Amino acid sequence: MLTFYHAPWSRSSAILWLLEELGIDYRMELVDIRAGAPEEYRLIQPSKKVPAIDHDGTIVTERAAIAIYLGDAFPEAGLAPAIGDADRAEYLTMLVYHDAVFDPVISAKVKGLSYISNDYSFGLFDDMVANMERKLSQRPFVAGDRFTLADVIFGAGINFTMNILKGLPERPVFKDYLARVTDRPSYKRSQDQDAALAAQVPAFQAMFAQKGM
Ligand SMILES: N[C@@H](CCC(=O)N[C@@H](CS)C(=O)NCC(=O)O)C(=O)O
Repeated sequence: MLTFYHAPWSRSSAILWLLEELGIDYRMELVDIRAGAPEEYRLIQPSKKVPAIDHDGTIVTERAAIAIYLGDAFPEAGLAPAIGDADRAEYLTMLVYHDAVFDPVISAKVKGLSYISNDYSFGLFDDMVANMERKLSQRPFVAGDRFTLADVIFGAGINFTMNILKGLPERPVFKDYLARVTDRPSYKRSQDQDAALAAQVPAFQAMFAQKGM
């Protein structure tokens, strides 16, 4: 049994897409992070954040770890280069790079944090943008020539930070990449599911009501 701890329209939405992409059975446990997750949820996720999964009693937290774990646990989906595969190193690198560099440098930029590269493990925004632009100009997918779970994580990440947060610049290479990776039934399914779930969240209901939606 796989339990997925999720909050719609959040970082865990990438894992919703990933589960749909893998095509595996799971049970969803909604965590209302906008109202504040209950204290006992800390036993699952120490910072009371989503996502988290419980797979037959094994708890995994952090998007990169969840992606690596599930890709390896369900190899039949063919979305995770296995140990020995030439793409494995880049696959792991990019999954971790997303959470350790891409995500925090954009948050730092959006929040106006001024710093020198050596003071923070995630380095500089401009270096990240240059790296992503270079990589995605050289290959169609983040880890090579084929779509992997790293593209689910980057697809969700680029979509949110470029189109919603407006923290990542709208470069043609990012737009082309996004068009490539989101043109998948699993992405559309997860988007529809998330919108339906968001409509049940009191914080979003209040926001919609305020906007007259
Ligand atoms: N490092 C975590 C970050 C997850 C994260 O930031 N989740 C946010 C949702 S966007 C959250 O649950 N926030 C609730 C809170 O901090 O109380 C991961 O990559 O899984």
